[in-house]
Amino acid sequence: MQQSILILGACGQIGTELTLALRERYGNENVIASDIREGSDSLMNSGPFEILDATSYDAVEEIVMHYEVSEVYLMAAMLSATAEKFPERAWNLNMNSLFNVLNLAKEKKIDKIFWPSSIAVFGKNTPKENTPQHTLMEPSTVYGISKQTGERWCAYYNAKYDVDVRSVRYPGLISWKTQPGGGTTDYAVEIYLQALEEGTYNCFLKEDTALPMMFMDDAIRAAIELMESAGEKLSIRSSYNLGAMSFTPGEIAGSIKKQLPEFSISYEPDFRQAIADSWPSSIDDSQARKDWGWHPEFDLERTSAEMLKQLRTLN
Ligand code: AKB
Repeated sequence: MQQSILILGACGQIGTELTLALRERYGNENVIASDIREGSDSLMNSGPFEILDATSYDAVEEIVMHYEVSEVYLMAAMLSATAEKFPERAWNLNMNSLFNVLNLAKEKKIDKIFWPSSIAVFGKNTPKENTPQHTLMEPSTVYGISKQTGERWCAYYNAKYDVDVRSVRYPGLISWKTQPGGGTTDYAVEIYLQALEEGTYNCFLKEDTALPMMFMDDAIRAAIELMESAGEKLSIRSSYNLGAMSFTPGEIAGSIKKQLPEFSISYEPDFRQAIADSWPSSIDDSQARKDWGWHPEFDLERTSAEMLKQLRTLN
């Protein structure tokens, strides 16, 4: 019998597209989506779905045994901006869900884990430009602390218990199928929606705040390629730096204006500015390129063209 893949947090921004991509690749019946709430029609109607709380070990174990799950993609998490408002809830969700899957792998109930980390693991004393794989990391957000701690646990479970866990440090992710929620980089999705709907956008970051970003198709391909790579090639078991493009709110606005000349932008930085200021502006992902052949396909211009084209078809 073909073993199954379980996605925890399947209804979120990454989970939705990841589920659909994995179903296309491995067969609808072999990819079990789960979340604490129901998701989009395309996700709910294309294969098995379970209401599941990723922080409950017993509940996750039951689904793993029932479907004979071999691989888990843990996408449930509270992102940076929301986590600042609910620090304990964020810590509990982000850490307990990770321990659950790491322990299932330690007990040999599953074979392989994908768990996303983030550029939030870095802090204001990290080199900002071309941030190296190995560098000073002093995250100042609850989310960043949880991701950095998670990375250390992943490396520990790999070294001590031979757990096959694989991870990338995602930059801000830009998608049109499912909206992000509660992140600092969410402006880079909102801006396209508002450009089409209102012709104007009031940005919560300053005009010149450069952050690393990635189009969702690249992010999904990265997860699948890393999971399909031969384990011996992987020299990093904490989390790989992953880059694609880097831009400021001013630059993304310029790229939208090429297609929508009337578009205007204003700036009203809020508490998320301090979070963005503590993060890198660009990432050195040479280790991921070397170990498992990572290469991004979407730059800012291609992303803008695709976002505006796809969002127009939804309206
Ligand atoms: C956030 O803004 O919190 C996330 C991230 C960079 O991990 N998109």
